[in-house]
Amino acid sequence: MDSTLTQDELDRMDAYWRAANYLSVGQIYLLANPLLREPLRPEHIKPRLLGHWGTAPGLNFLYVHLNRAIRKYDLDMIFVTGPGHGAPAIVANTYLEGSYTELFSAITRDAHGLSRLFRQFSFPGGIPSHTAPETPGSINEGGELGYSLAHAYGAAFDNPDLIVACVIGDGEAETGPLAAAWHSNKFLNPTRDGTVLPILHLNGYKIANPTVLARIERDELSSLLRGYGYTPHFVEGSEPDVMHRAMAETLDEVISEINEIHRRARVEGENFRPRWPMVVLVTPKGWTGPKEVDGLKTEGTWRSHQVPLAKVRTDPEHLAILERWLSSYRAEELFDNSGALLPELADLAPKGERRMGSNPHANGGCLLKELKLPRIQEYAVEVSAPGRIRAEATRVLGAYLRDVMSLNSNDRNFRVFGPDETASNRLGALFEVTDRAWDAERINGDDHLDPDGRVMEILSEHTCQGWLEGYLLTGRHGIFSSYEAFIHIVDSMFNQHAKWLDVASTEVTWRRPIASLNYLLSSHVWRQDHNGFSHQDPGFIDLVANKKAEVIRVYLPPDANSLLVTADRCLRSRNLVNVVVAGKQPELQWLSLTDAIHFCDAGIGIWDWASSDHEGDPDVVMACAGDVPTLETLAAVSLLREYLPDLRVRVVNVIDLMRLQPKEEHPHGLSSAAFDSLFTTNKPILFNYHGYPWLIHRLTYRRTNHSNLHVRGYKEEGTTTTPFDMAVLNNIDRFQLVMDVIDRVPALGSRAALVRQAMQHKLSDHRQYIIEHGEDMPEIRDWKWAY
Ligand SMILES: Cc1ncc(C[n+]2csc(CCOP(=O)(O)OP(=O)(O)O)c2C)c(N)n1
Ligand SMILES: [Mg+2]
Repeated sequence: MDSTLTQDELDRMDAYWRAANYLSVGQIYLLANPLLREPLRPEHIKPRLLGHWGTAPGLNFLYVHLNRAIRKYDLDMIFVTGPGHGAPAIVANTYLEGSYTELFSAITRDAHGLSRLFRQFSFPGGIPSHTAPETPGSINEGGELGYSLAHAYGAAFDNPDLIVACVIGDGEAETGPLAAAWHSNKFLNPTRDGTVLPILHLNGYKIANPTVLARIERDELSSLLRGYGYTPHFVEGSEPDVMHRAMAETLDEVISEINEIHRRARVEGENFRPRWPMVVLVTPKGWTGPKEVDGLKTEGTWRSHQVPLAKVRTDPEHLAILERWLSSYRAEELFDNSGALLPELADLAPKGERRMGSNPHANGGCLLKELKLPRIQEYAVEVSAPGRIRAEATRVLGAYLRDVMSLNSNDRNFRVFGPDETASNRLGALFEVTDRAWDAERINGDDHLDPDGRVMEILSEHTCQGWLEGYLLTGRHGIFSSYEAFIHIVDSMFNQHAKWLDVASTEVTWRRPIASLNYLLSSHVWRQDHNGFSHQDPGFIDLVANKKAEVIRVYLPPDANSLLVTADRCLRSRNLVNVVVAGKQPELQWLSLTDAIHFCDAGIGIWDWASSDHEGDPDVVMACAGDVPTLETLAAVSLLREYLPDLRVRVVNVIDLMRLQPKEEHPHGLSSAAFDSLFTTNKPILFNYHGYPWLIHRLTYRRTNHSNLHVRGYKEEGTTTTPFDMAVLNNIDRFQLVMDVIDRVPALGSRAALVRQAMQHKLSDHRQYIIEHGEDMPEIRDWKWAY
């Protein structure tokens, strides 16, 4: 293979790289005079200098070399920028290749457009300083470091012809999520999946420190990367010509290794775990930038991380250095009179959708195919009367997901993700039609491991989340099931994805809608029978509720049929994060499928069969959200019927938590009139809630009857105890609820003193019983709705 660059090719690539570097510096510094056609003056400089230079030259270098490889081998490639703070580089390159102007027509490919391109960067009303939804070709925000590699693998799954070039900052590589994601190569199938080309950008520094990987011996680094299962190729130096040749030769080698892996797997049908190639690019940080500023070494140190010259407007020496720096790229040799890139340089970029800024995989909604969904009727639990039979909600869902998996098996666009808990969360029916993805060694006795599996299990919630995000952002569908308490591990990743969806769906008109990110949180707080306190935390919902109402939904289906309906709706939705909390234990079933559809459509409603306020004037409203709180509420209601038959009780169940918010605050919010009609304007409301009580107050604080709202929920009381005792410890149990009603309905008062006392005795019986027998009293265990 001819892998050597001709001198002409090298010169043009170097010129293209200089152009990208020039545009990167221009974006950070210049407000006017974009082509330096007059001497640089302070008024040409932005008043606030915001941006990151240090990583940009390396990113630009990689982009021009990957462009060459794309053209030479006709590659379908996208670019994931781990150091997303290097946005000036990606913006520069997508501008040079023409993608940028096609999406933002005001940023023309001439001096005028250049001026706007520079001005808008990190400027009020302009674009952010990181790669973001606004950045063409990006699927990785890159502001919060650590997720690039998991995103890259998510994009590569089920995209056999795609190569995802993933630049990883050497600082970024110190994060937990990135460190775990190296292992993704044990889950990538060389036949069915695409390729991830990790490129570790070893520029030696972070913001203020050296990086760990740059300060271990090369040998040690190489062994580490080999230990992760990669074949590293080092490209190291600072002399541009030498580096261009080395990089071009390395990429030729890398592509030939990838082709060889594909040939062995796809043509020879060989079963093996490839040692995929990767690149380690070792360059000075801020390469080609000022060598020294104020007597301090700058190029090749952390000082070039952001803005190496901070006082350009006020310090003539800084201004002079900037002018020399910009001039060193020789813009007059790169752009014509009109300010357009010279045609012989523009020719170096790939064409059409081969340009990394225009590749449709990075605007996944363009490629999104509807999921084929089975009829939920096939899976519904027969509920002829409420509260009589038991079922495991997530097991019922498992059968449905199994069929979602098989219906879409030809399209290969649906996967289930989870940290080792698919079976534990009772979604095991999936294994009737697929396996767990696993490319590493398999031995006799392994359970459903296969290189072709579509259930993605790795004990890293970060990696699961990153994979799923990458998968969704490239136009596919999926669901992430996790223990409720441990989903907090990805709080921050959720934040970033929600922000992405918010911006992508409201401000970036060219981004097409993608499938929603669906969380199924099971093994929830109330049923941690063998794990106890460490596994009890329903707070993820609180975090989710912080995000823009337009992009988040929270569902608490109380039983199997309502879970089925909810899951079906979530899989059909777009551009949302859906959080679904559902139990996996055998629990009483309340809703027939028809009822479930009605209540899921409404999101909130009066359970008339449980209510006794048929004249429409309740003494108390008993509200509930979540399977266990719903059970305790209904058990309390049946005690009230027995002990206080005249009391008019209204039962309101909430499946869609955001219904509680005012309609001005959330698209699912109820109007004041609708809320008041359900909850009354003046009667006591006892709200039994799945999670931390204050969230219900937060969502309803503007409602008319808020002052009569009393919320029970999880208050950090817990241990390894019986299921009912968990309710008791947190005061959400039926006996406490009855006492709450007595305490809050004025008409009851001393009339109900004996009932109140009876409830206290029940609680005391409960305590005695569980200490003696180690399980709940039969009247609790076997309780059913009897009306
Ligand atoms: C999770 C996270 N922690 C901290 C930061 C703040 N931060 C921004 S850039 C940076 C240094 C990044 O260094 P590196 O990954 O080596 O990138 P490069 O040298 O290419 O700029 C840090 C710590 C961040 N963006 N994300
Ligand atoms: Mg670095």
